[in-house]
Amino acid sequence: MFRSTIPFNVYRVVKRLKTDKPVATATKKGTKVYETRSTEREKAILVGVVRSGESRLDVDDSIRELALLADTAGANVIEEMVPSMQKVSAATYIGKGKVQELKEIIDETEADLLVFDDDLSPIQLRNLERELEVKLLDRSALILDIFARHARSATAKTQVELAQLEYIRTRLTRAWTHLSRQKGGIGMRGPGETQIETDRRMIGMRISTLKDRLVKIDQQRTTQRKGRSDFTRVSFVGYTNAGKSTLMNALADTNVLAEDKLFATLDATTRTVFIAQNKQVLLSDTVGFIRKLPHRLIESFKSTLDEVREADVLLHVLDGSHRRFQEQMRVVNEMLKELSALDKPTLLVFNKIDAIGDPQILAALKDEYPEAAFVSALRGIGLADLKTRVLDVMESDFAQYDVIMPVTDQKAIAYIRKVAEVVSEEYMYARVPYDDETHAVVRLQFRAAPKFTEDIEPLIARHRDLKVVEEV
Ligand SMILES: Nc1nc2c(ncn2[C@@H]2O[C@H](COP(=O)(O)OP(=O)(O)OP(=O)(O)O)[C@@H](O)[C@H]2O)c(=O)[nH]1
Ligand SMILES: [Mg+2]
Repeated sequence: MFRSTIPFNVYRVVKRLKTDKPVATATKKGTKVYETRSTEREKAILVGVVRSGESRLDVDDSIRELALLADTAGANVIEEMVPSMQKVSAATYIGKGKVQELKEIIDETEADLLVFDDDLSPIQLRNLERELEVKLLDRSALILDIFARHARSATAKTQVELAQLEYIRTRLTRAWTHLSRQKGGIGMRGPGETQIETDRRMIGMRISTLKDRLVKIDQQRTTQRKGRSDFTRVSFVGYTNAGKSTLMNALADTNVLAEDKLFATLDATTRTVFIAQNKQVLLSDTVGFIRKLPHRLIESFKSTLDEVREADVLLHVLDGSHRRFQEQMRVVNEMLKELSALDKPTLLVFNKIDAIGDPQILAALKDEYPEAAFVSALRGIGLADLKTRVLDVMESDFAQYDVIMPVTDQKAIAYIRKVAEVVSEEYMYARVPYDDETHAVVRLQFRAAPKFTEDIEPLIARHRDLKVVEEV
């Protein structure tokens, strides 16, 4: 049904979603072994452009990352073409001469697939497809493809399918409206146009079914989260491949898939973890970020990303051994801004310090980021210090209390003991002015996270008038 009007590259992603089996086949100690279907790997050529004013170094980094994405999606990169251009061509992205050159390379190498580092317009896609007669994917389609391959849970699958259909819908509309107009008029309403309408309607219907499903998932999750709101919620954030899942496995007793692939994790996993002797938190591992992440993916992953939005504390995990960790940090911060989570208490965690060859570089990093934690999730280095720092960040915005409660108000005292950190507890007597009755009270000094203020205030307000007395 889709084939008639949807360009092949987008048709492929929908088809894969329905037919592809999970790629991972076995789990062993937190590592899933991927099938190496070497005979099936497609040969890919990467294409990017250095525009005037852009540095080749930056574009090269982006292309390296694209190569990693292509590899994760199951392609072998056999060629790269990254010409410098004043500006990209509206019709074919790269210039005419380069298109010709590409055609020759494709013929020579029998490449199966072209991957473009930027998102192509529907016109560019169509022109290039016609000219080169080979499958084309842009960065967004490739990322969507990987998400589709890695989606395991019903939630992740629904979220990915929604993002893919939204992607296709924009391609469909923009690519074909001008054709509809040309074809319009009496006697000109051909089957093509009807087909487009049918496809569009079908996609629209499917999108609303998926959206309904996500609303239900969202409601379930909200209920689940309510049940555990007494714990401080700590969530990992970070660039894909920074080592979030490895760190999760090192800190909690989990078996989250950690792999040298991009977007290994698509679902949120949450566990309780002791970060001090009597202090448990809820720790969540979730999907990683990347530059130029398709916006509709962020939107459809709303319920997964709620883990980040609703966290009390964020652990921003960085690959400290990556040449461009600062650029990755910037991308993650941009994403956090979009999620309105940039001003949450955040601890920077430099991971993979075992892979930083030069001790001077590590020392310089520690100098530059004195507040950050430095760890190796893989080797279990620095985990105790990390926990201490998490606790510090958690408590940095705690409110301090010094209150008197009648010992008979067991319910309130029990609640405070449960959610707050009691620093001292002393038994004594107190009276309300103008009342002769003496009450046995407890003086509680405690600290509590801001999110409990609303619940604690009314409990203590009731006993404000109590004044300690020296003698009974
Ligand atoms: N050398 C070294 N490698 C590490 C360390 N921590 C993680 N890795 C490796 O980095 C790769 C990615 O790790 P993951 O834990 O899957 O990364 P992630 O941040 O969860 O990635 P996504 O889920 O894909 O976003 C794996 O190959 C890990 O073995 C570390 O401390 N040192
Ligand atoms: Mg992960």
